[in-house]
Amino acid sequence: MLEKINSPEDVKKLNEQEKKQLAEEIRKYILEIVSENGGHLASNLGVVELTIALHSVFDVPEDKIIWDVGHQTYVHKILTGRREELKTLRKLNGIAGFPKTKESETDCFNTGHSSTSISAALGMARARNLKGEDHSVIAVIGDGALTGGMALEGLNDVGFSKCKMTVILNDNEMSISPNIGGLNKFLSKLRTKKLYTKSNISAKKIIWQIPGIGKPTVRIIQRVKRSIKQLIIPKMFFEDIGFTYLGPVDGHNITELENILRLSKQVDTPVLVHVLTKKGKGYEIAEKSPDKFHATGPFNIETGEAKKAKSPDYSKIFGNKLVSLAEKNDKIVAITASMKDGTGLAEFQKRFPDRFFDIGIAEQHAVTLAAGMAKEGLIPVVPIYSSFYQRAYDQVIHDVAIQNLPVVLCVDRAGLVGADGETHQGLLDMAFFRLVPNLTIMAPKDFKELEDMLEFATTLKKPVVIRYPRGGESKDVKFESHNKIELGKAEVLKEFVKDNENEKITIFAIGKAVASGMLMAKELEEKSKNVQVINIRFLKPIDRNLIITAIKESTKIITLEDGTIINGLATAVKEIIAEENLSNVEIETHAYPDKFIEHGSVEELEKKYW
Ligand SMILES: Cc1ncc(C[n+]2csc(CCOP(=O)(O)OP(=O)(O)O)c2C)c(N)n1
Repeated sequence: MLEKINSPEDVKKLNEQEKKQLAEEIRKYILEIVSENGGHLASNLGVVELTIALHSVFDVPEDKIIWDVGHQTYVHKILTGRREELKTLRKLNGIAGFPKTKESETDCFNTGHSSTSISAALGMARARNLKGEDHSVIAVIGDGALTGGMALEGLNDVGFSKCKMTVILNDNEMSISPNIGGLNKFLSKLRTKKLYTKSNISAKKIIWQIPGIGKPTVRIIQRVKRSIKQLIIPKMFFEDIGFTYLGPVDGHNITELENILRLSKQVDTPVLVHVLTKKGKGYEIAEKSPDKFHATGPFNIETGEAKKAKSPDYSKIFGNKLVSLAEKNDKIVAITASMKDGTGLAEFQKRFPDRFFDIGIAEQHAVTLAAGMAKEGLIPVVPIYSSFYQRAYDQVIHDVAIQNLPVVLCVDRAGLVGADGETHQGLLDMAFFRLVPNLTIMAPKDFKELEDMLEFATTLKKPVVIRYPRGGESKDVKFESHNKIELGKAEVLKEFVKDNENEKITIFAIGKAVASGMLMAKELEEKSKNVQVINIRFLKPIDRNLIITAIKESTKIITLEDGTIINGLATAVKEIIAEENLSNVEIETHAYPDKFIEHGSVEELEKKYW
């Protein structure tokens, strides 16, 4: 069946049985590809029927479907002419793991960060109205993404707008881990309102009340109502804020889904379709551990075991050290924006459940929550991936930095992250945090230095950023020396050879790039250069005196950093050169260009851009 599907038109031609078979084949296909390439598995297995139903009822690209986060669009990509290309998923020059308007006109809006779909959809619906067009606009959003502030801001505006559009709530009770919060509790009440299924409410009577629905529609609805388990629950949150609520509907029953989607099309005002799905559906191992298979590396399909044994990474080292610090200091608390496992906090949660807060996909809230706690004497530690810290920038400035509050902002996945691509690369954090007064910014050269920096940060009594990369420390360079961390002090890792008249080169490096600096020094020495290597440690406050002395001693300097070329280490050094009139020195910079960097392996992208 799958071989015959080259466009949504081919899906529309299939009967119920054929669509069921297609769903099974898609599952197998996705499983094969993700087990080879890695990627987001469980969320995609959960939306197979929903995606088939959407493409059966709506017509892309005229109709607009916006996928929140976009990690669940593999099925959509298969059905919109990218079946074969999906084999190159997440590889350099291959198919992206998220929707990309550049890749297909059926991807109508790029996503990657959570909770944006409702706002974007409303924007498109308002544009449609102003242009006098009449296509459908649909936002597909998970119950996890619904915990994000933007989603709620969007719902608030949509409900009030009375604009015709559909929000599909893909409710699998999971974010990456089990979903949390009051909204989740509210949804769980809706999920179990099976009472209405067999209720005595007359569908006809209720449907008459939906604005914009007339007699012909009632007849259509009467035809489909038997297969729709539940139509409308009156007087509830979604209805109160201006939506017509349809559901809940079984998200793995294509016919029921198609019926409810057709019904939603008839409504001239905002509709929310509540779809119940199972994350990992059809692959038992993922159904049992949907969190583990939310995003995965290559794995063995039979056993679910990873093909490559997991070695310790920075997140794990961070989590373990935080536990040991928290044992000695009961003021330390940890906050996660729905990324407990990814940021290494699982153990902390087990050990200190009262001092651990999973607050939903809500980075802005996480940071201001931390500010409130810090104001009252706690030491909040907030690990968030670099690209998601972008969300909380104003909170860092306005709530933490201006008040100079002792919040430890841990920037995980800083630098290149690789296969997740441009929305997830963590290349901007040094640049945007460097602008903020009162912030101290550090980056460790290896695991041990991360531990030392975390300990230092929890005693600093000021806002502090520690950035560290995805994955592990360098396998090629082992650092022997770990000088004590002192505020604003760099570390000289390798000194010039005395009385050596060869050309003197100083390498300034920060974070992960320090290991590259040591390797580069070796190569330069082989070319008869006299090289010193300085581990900058603090981007802010930067060790100005040491840098000035080093520049004065050198004919050439090289800067190395795992971030954008703008406003990072290279900029800081160039500023010092200009301010101190040291422009005789030659400078070579290694950083990432001023561009959004696509998906591919970290090694490939480093080679291409660094
Ligand atoms: C702003 C932001 N923070 C965190 C993430 C990481 N993330 C990706 S998917 C996801 C969970 C999404 O849950 P849900 O919306 O319910 O979709 P599901 O995977 O369950 O289908 C999270 C936290 C993100 N993409 N964007």
